[in-house]
Formats: sequence, C-alpha cells, structure tokens
Amino acid sequence: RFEGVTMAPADPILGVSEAFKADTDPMKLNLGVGAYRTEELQPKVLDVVKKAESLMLERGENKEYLPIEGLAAFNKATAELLLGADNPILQQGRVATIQGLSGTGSLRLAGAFIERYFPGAKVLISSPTWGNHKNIFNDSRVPWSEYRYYDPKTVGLDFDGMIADIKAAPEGSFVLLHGCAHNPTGIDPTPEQWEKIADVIEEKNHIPFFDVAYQGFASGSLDQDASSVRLFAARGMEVFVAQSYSKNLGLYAERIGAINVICSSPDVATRVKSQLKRIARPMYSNPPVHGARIVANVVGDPTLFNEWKVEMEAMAGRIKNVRQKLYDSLSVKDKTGKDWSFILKQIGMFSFTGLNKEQSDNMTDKWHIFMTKDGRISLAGLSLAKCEYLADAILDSFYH
Ligand code: PLP
Ligand code: TYF
Repeated sequence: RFEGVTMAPADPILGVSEAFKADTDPMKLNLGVGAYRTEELQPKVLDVVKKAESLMLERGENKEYLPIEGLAAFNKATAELLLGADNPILQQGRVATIQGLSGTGSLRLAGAFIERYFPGAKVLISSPTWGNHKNIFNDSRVPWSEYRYYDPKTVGLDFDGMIADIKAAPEGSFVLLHGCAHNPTGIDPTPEQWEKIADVIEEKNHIPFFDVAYQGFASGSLDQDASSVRLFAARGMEVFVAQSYSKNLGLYAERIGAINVICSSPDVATRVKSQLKRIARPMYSNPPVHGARIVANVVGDPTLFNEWKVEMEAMAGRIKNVRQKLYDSLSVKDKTGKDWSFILKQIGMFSFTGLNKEQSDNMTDKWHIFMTKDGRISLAGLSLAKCEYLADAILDSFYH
C-alpha cells in the first residue's frame, strides 16, 4: 500500500552534509550548512552551556512535562533579550511568547496561526531567502510571494525593488524580514532603510514578521542585532518574531527558540497566546525542557550572561577574521582587478559569492568544497588555514 510513495528530493542544504561525508579527499571542506566550527573545524559547545548544564545536574531538576507554552523562565528571558529588559512593551504585557522547537518550529507555529486567523493573507519573503521558509509556508498552506532583495549587479540590496514590491502587495500581508545577518546573502538594510521599510509596511497595513536566527552572532552584540525589531516595536506596530538559539548559544540539536507576537493590548496578547497554545497542543503537546533551562540559566545569572557575551563575540570575531583573510587572499591572487570588497560588506555566518550553479559544481567536483548551489558559503565552516585554498578554488571556478 506504500507502493505509490515517490522518493523525496534531498534537502538542498542538509543534502550537502550528506555528500560531504561521502567524500574521502583530505582537502575536503564543508561550507554548506550554517553551523559554527572552531579554527580546527570542530563543532563547539560553549563553556557557559557546560556550566549551565552542570548547575542543572547539581540541582537535580526533574523531567516533568512543561506546560504547552514552555518554560516560564525561558519565555521571560527570551522576550527580554529580544526587546530589552526595560522595554515598556513588556511591562505593559503586550507580548505573547511561547517556546517553540527552535527557529523552524516557531516559524511553523506562526504559519499555522496565519493560516487559521488570516485566511488568504500572503507572506512576502525576500528573493532569495533561507530555503526552508518556502517549505514552511507551503506546508502551513499559507500563500507566499517574493519581494526583490538581492541585486546581482551590485552584490548588494535592491532597496528600491524591495520597497516597490512591499508597496504593491495586497494590504494586510505579512512581510517576512531577517532581523539581522540575512541568510543567504549576508546583506542587511541600513538603519535608515529599516525606517523606510517600516514606513511602507505601516502605510499598507502589513504585519512585519521577523525571523531572528542570529541575535548576537552577527555583530557580537545582542542589542545591536535586535535593533531592527526594536525599531518596529517602538513605533507601536504589531509584530511577529521567531527566535532561535541554535547559532548564538550553539544549541542546534536542542531545538530551542520562541515565537513572540507583539500585540496592541495585553488583552489581545492573552488571547493570541491562548490560540498559539491551541495550535501547539495537537502538534507536539509541549516543548523539550533541556535547552530552555540552559537559556534561562545563562540569561538569569549575571556571571554566565557576561561569559556568554564574551564567547559570542569570540565566535563572531573568528568569522570576521576568516572573512578578512578570504578577501585578502582573493584580492592578491586575482589578477583581473575584480573588486571583492562585497565580501567584507556582508555580515554574519555566510558569504554570497556570486558563483552560479555550474561554478558551485566545479567547487565541489574539482576542489572538494561543499556548498549550496546558490553560491553561498558558510564562513563558520572555514579556518584561516584554508582561506588560500578556498580562494584558489573560487578563482578557478569563476574564470575556468
Ligand atoms: N531562519 C534562518 C534565516 C536561519 O538561517 C535558520 C537556521 O539556519 C533558522 C531560521 C532556523 O534554525 P533552527 O531551526 O535551528 O533554529
Ligand atoms: O544552513 C542553513 O541555512 C540552515 C541550517 O533543522 C539548518 O538550513 C539545519 C538544520 C535545521 C535548521 C537549520
């Protein structure tokens, strides 16, 4: 009876890791998935995470179910990190926060909520965007369309195109925005551009919907990386925000994140929260506790909180160093005079190289460098020692 089931295609990002594992070449390099590696290219568990976990063991915490909305101390901490602990919106009780299964699961809850309460409303996503956004809204049965974002000519933001497309969308659409460190391009709007984006969204009665997967990981500062969201919130707008602790605390496999809905009144927030819980209950009943306790312990303890900031800055700093070294290597080796400075202007974990599919194939087939076919490379998977090799591969692939 399962005869009719067809083979699903491999995920374009996670499929890269599978292919990497199968390659036996000693020079192979995995720049596909966005996961932080040390200079030795090993996965990293943050010291603050280890300390929080030993605290949890000492306290002998139990494994009882959490409530549907998750761990209260986590939900409080996560909304405070996002908006700033002294934000009046929090004192006013205008935010509905529930713990989600990391960024992905939180986006999926939002998708289900939009499908139920805004039937027919469209989600606008950037072109390009993180590949899973389309899957999430397809499975939520929420219609989506793209707005212009990346301009291949300038390897920068197509700001006019973005504004025009947001303006042209039907009133009351949801506009999905990357809070910081846009994936895959690494190109973010400037503060002035964010203000203009907020202007058109307000004008058109759209609802801003932020995906915050890299808070603190892009610039090294939690506050700076949340400034886009805070700018919208400070205007009194209603805002959706999905959060993830995969990257900034290195909790990838713990699946810890949240969905926050900033509402017009505490009353609305209470009702929205009740409906988010109603959506979560038949999906997974209640979320896992381990990652939530780690976050709550780290944020709730001033010493651990400061140590986290130092470790996060170090991760962001290592990525900036390889970014610089890659730029230097390309600039020295490339005799055509091509301007590679776009690499330095991009921020976050990724660089969007401008390599097309065929050139990306050459990177993998000839150089054993694994990356997604859109030309994105994860700098978090690169070491200083491998920058020269990567530069040789990029130049060969561009000009061969
Ligand atoms: N959103 C964006 C833009 C991402 O880049 C990622 C991870 O790479 C996520 C969401 C979600 O990741 P997770 O589900 O691990 O939190
Ligand atoms: O590299 C990226 O853009 C992400 C990484 O459950 C990722 O796709 C991998 C697994 C997952 C969520 C995000």
